[in-house]
Amino acid sequence: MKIGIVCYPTYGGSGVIATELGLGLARRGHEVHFITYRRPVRLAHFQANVFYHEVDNEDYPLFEYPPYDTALASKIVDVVQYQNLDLLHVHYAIPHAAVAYMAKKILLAHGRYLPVITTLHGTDITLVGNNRAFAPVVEFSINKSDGVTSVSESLKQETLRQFDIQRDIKVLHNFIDFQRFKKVNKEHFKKIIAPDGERILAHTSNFRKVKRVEDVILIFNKVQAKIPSKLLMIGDGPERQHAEQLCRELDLCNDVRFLGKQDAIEELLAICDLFLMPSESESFGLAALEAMACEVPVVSSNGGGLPEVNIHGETGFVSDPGNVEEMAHYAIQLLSDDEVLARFRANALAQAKRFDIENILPHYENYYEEVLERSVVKIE
Ligand code: GMT
Repeated sequence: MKIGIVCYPTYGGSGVIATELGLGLARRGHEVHFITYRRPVRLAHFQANVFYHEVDNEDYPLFEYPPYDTALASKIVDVVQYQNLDLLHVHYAIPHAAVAYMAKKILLAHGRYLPVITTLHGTDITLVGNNRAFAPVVEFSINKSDGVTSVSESLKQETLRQFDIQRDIKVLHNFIDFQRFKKVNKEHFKKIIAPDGERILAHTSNFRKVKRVEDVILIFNKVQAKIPSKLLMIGDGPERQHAEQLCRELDLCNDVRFLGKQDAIEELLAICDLFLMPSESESFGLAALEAMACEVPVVSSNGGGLPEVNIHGETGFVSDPGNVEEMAHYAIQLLSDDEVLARFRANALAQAKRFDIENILPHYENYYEEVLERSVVKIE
């Protein structure tokens, strides 16, 4: 198949999943064309069957906001026509699903039907999508997609609750590439971070409010009071400064390291004992899955689809968002017993294997086939 993929190229989970999906499909012989405004972060090396088309968004003094949607629609039309794509898969509904609809209409005027699949990733529904500024367009463009997928059952139910959706939504979970995410020996790193054998906790995110980064610090503060430990804060975003300030106030600066954005996350996860994800809501929690693939158990909130990934009492523990006391209690319970920790590590890996990219990719291929088969040309 010749597949177009539209996504955000940044460190966010939707861009990561879109890129890994495209690379995986290319390995299986499909021709994959990424269409976005910058090279996606995980598209770092040359790979056969992979093409990248950059959207040129011309600036002009009249525009206070350069019209990215228009530029993207034009680029999609161009790539579909000249690369002869079979279908377009857009990741994150805003603005991609609406832009795809526009491209589809333009192509229809040229006598070509472009099947469009939209994958809902989370905040495009839960935070931004339901905002009145976007909601009518989000609902309309989801309904106009030829196929719709959601990264968890929880997100599917939330979408159906918030919008009037007349399409079937197929749940295709986030996945993980075990070629990359696996426990490797990085003892030399460990000695630098935890020279006296302290436990190592980690948090990865884009430090947005929904991640409750402050709770990560508050949980760590309680853990640290009982168990010698260190915390790695990986990523960057609007709440980072706030979190750093809290560390100063709690006198934790010697034990918390803010590492900023990192590419080789797996090398850091390799030295960790516990991953913290206290998010207000998380459609799936790809970062937690990455940790589990590296044999790191997770203490998280139960917001959104997290309980579909992190199994309470098995791969880690879940608590209500904001229940710092309970999350700290679970973390201490896990970290104070080597045998318990080893058992949870093994369970985390076993659960992560359920989301192996090699198992999930065929589901995407089947879904593409299904959508292509039922795409009938109709002029609306
Ligand atoms: O988590 C983020 O803030 C990034 C966001 C995105 O859209 O890039 O991630 C969402 O999509 C990921 C991949 O499907 C999911 O694993 C994340 O749980 C989801 N984030 C939220 O729902 C907050």
